[in-house]
Formats: sequence, structure tokens, C-alpha cells
Amino acid sequence: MITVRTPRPIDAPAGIVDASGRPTWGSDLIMDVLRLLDIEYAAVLPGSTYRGIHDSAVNYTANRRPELILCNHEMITVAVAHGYAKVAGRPMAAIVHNVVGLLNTSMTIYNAWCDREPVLVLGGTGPVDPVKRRPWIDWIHTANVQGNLVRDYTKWDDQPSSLEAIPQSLLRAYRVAVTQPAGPVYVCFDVELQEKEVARPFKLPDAERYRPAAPSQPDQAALRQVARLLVGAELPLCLADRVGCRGEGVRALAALAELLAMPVVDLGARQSFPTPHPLDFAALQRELLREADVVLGLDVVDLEGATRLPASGGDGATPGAQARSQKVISISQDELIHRGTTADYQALPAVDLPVLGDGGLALPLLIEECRALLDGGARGRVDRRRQALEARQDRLREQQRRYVEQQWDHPQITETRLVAELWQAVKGEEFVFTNGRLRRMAPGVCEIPGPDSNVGSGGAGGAVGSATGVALGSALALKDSGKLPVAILGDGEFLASIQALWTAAHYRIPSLWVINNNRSYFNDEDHQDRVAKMRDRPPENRWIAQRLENPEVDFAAITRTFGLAGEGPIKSAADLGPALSRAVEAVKRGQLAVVDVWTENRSAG
Ligand SMILES: Cc1ncc(C[n+]2csc(CCOP(=O)(O)OP(=O)(O)O)c2C)c(N)n1
Ligand SMILES: [Mg+2]
Repeated sequence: MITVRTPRPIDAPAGIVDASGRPTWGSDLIMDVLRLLDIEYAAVLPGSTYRGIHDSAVNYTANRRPELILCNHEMITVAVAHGYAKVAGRPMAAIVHNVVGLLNTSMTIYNAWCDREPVLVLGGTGPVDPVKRRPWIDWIHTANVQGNLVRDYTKWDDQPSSLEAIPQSLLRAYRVAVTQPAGPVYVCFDVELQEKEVARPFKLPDAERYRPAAPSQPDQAALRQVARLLVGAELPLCLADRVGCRGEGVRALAALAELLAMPVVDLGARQSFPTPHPLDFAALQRELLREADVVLGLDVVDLEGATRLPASGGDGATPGAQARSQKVISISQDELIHRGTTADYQALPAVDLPVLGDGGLALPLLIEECRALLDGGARGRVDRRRQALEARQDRLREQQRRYVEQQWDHPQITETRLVAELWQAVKGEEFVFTNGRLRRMAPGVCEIPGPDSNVGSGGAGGAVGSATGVALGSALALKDSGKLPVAILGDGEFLASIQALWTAAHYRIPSLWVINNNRSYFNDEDHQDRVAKMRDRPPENRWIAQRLENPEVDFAAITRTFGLAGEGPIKSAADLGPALSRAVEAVKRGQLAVVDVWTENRSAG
């Protein structure tokens, strides 16, 4: 438990702050509405096109709710807001400079879009009126229409053209962003509108009357059909991905799984199904898919991919569930957000029983429906299944233990050993994993007790650039919670937005970041190896323009230049445990700590 409380706010304004509560300028009004929406933070990288908003944030709302969080690249502002939303379950703002700042955010907006997380992206432009523009600079920093730059991967965008339109625009933006499926929105404010005087007293709307609707519950009759299939199944299998919008869904899923003795495969996009649970079978996804007669998909991002089995030859290209006599149920509402621009909607899955709605909300109703159907015969099947699965779980744990053993003493530290040592250092704490594929790196090692201990790893696969900011934003949401945020970052991911350390240092955002430093963009080194072999060319060249060697980056030294705790580079497994323990202590003192671990350059192919 982290006990240190950091003083807040960190950057308190000096001098006269307008505490009148009456907006004088357009941008005061913008801040009033952000207050109404109770936006806690706004991540910023400054720019003159929103200087009005910046002044109001400091001198009108006194840098409190929202408090400005200065970042050093616009992509980090949005990534921070994305990570915050994953933990807090509500949006914060990211405010960015006109065209150039917005263009810098584009990948991380897309990442939040694919993760279906709400972010309130705000920005300035202009002056929109060409007559008011200064030569050159105001022209290159004005777009027609600015929202177009991110329209394809935001849920909505707007550019209010009068003071009266500001509250409506922001209230709608918030509502659209958080309504499920959630996503980022963008609102642009003409510099002139921000700096326009509010001539008459302005009555702010009653935000209560513009609240977002609750997520939609699936149709009860459809759930009754789902229950019939599940209860009648020989082996029902649950593929669980986002499982509704927040952790309650995962908790209800555990109850349903127990009722039916149904194995659960957590696909990892959002919060975790408890890994110590006897029905956690994430490691046996393919094996169980071959056997299951009913598959229940809960908010699965890529259901077609998740139900696909590799051909016996093993290229992964054979169709999955479609080819077998298996009933597939999908509870999801993702279709409501599909667009044609990018294919983040994934391959079209064959589904026997599609159910539209929030998977998390479906579960309590589904439990009731299943209970009502569980007669003697069904109970007998459930009991037999429970016993068989228990034995299987024991075998699985044994296999995982053996795998960890094999990975233990290598000449260089393996990813598995890294995670195992990290687990020893954090298992006594109230931890939250904010990045890192723990199950893949070290199967069976970490015991994630439930959804509140792991934020999941959904998104656009844009970790190079977004992972560090997302981890920082998750830690920001956990600040003062007493919990220990823990991220495992690749060296490539970390280096792409390493300047996030400044924000962590300035705002005293504690977190433990362990760098899985294989001195390479290894994922792609692996690809080069494969393609060279396919072409009968020398795979020995796979390292060129992939390795981060000569010079190797000293992440711990860089970290220390920000006044933060840096450990490493750790090259020997014996040094890892003590370094991690020291780092955990630094985090408890309210600091971010980086542990740079030199891991194995796995041999490709
Ligand atoms: C924005 C972006 N650029 C490039 C990639 C391609 N890519 C995927 S993983 C990866 C390597 C990342 O390196 P690192 O974080 O060190 O992880 P490693 O593969 O070495 O474990 C790259 C370059 C990407 N996914 N996103
Ligand atoms: Mg790497």
C-alpha cells in the first residue's frame, strides 16, 4: 500500500484569480462547462490557438478541476487521457494546438478509438475569419474544417460558432464520448470565440438534464435463448474480451462460469478475469475451442479470429467455428460504432445467436435465466464437467510451472524470469498492471485477483508511441489511491515517448515501470528473420535497423536526470529482485521508478 500523499494542486496560480464565477470571456465559459462535467484533468501541450482557454484554466478556474497536466508531445496528451479513462471509467480532456498539435495526436486518438475509450480532445484554430488572420502563421494553423483531420476515428467532432453554442457542444461531446461503445471526440474552438467578451450574464445549463444514457441491456428473450444453449451444452466455452464497459461485468462472469462450470478464456482487451480462478483457461483457448459445442463471445473484439483454429498444417488460415458443428453466440454492441475507414471492426464472424447490448449487463440476467433452466440432468452434466475441468486445471498449472522452470536459468534474463521476479516484488502490494502481456510473457506466474488489478491491453497496436503515455495516464487516475501501478514496457515502446518521464516527475505520479530491454524492436526483427528465410536470403541480417545497440540506451540514467528513481541496467538475474524491491520502495515514497532489465535477445525463427 502506498501511503505517501502528494500535495495538490502542484501548480497553484499566483496573483489575482477571477473567482467571480461569472464568465467574462468565451474561454471562461468553456472552463465553466468542463467544471459542470467535473473533468478532473486536462493534458496539454501549449499553443497560441488556445491561449484563451489556457488563460481561463489558470486565471478563471484556478487550475483546479480541471488541473492542467503538461506533456511534452501531443501524442502523449491523448495517450494519458486514454490511460486515465481505462482506470477512472470517465474521460479527461486533452487540449492541443490547431492543425499541427492535432496531427501529432492522430495515432493516439486512433488507439483510444480502437480501445473504445472516451477522450475529450479539445483544440484551438484560427482565426476562422480570414480577414482577422495574421500573415503566414495563422493561415498554416487554420483548417477547413479542422475536425476532418481526425473525423474518421472520433465518434463526433464540432466547432461551435457562437458563445451560446459552447455549452451544447461540450455537453454533447461528453455524452457522445461516454455513451457505449465509448470513444474519443474532438471539439475545436476558434481563437476569436475563446477571446470574445461575454457581454451579458450567462446562465449555464443544468448538466443533470444532459446526462448520458445508461448502457443498453440486451433483450431478455434473446438471453433466454442464450441460457438454453449454455445449459444444454456438453461443453460451453466463454471467450471474454471487453465484457461490458467496466469491472462489474467480469465479476458477474465469474458467477456465471461457476454456476455452469464453464471455462473462460480471457482475451485480454480490458480488465482481467481472475487468474487464480479454477475456470480461468486462457492458456487452453485453441484446445477448448476444438471441444466446445457452444461458444459464448462476450464483447469480443475479433470473434472470427478468436474462434479460428490453425489448420493441421498450422498456418492459422483455416476458418474456425464456422467449419464445425458448434453454436456461436455473440453478445456485443460494437457494431454500433463501425465505420468504413479502418477495418477495426475485424473479420465478419459467423454467429448463430447474435445479441446486441452490453455484455457485462447481460450477465446478471443470464445467470437468472440459467438458474431457472438447471434441472437434474443439467446439474449432473455441470458437476461432471466441473470435476473434469478441475483435473485439467491441475495439469495446466503443472505444465506452466515446468515452462517457467525451463525459462529460469538462461545466460540472459528471460521475459518469464523478469515477470516472475516482478511478481515476487509486487504480490504483497495492492497492485494494478497498467501495461504488459503477463499471460504471454509468463503463463501462470502472476495472480491477478480480478478486474481492478489489470487494465487490459486493447487498442490499435500502436504501442510504439502510446504505451508509455497510457501507462502514465492510468497511474494518474490511480494517484492518491494507495495502489501500486505497474507497467512492463518494451525498450522500443518506452524510447518512443520517454519524455513522459518529465510529466511523471513534475506532477509526482508514482508508478513502477519495468523495461523489458532486449535492445531491439524485436517483434520486427522476428519478421525480418521470417521473410529472409521465406526468400532464401541470409536471416543473419535481420538485426540491421532493428537493434537498439551501439549505443545501448541507459534508461536508468535518463530516468535519474528527471529526478526519478532509476535502477539498472540489470544484466544478471541475481540483481533483479533487490533492484525491484528498491524501486517499489521509491514508488511508495511517491516517485515513478524505472527498472531497466536487459532481457534475452530471443533467437528468432
Ligand atoms: C506506431 C507503431 N509503429 C511501429 C509498430 C511496429 N511494431 C510493433 S511491435 C514493434 C517493436 C517494439 O519494440 P519493443 O517495444 O522494444 O518490443 P519488443 O518487440 O522488442 O519486445 C514495432 C516496431 C507499431 N506497432 N506501432
Ligand atoms: Mg525491444
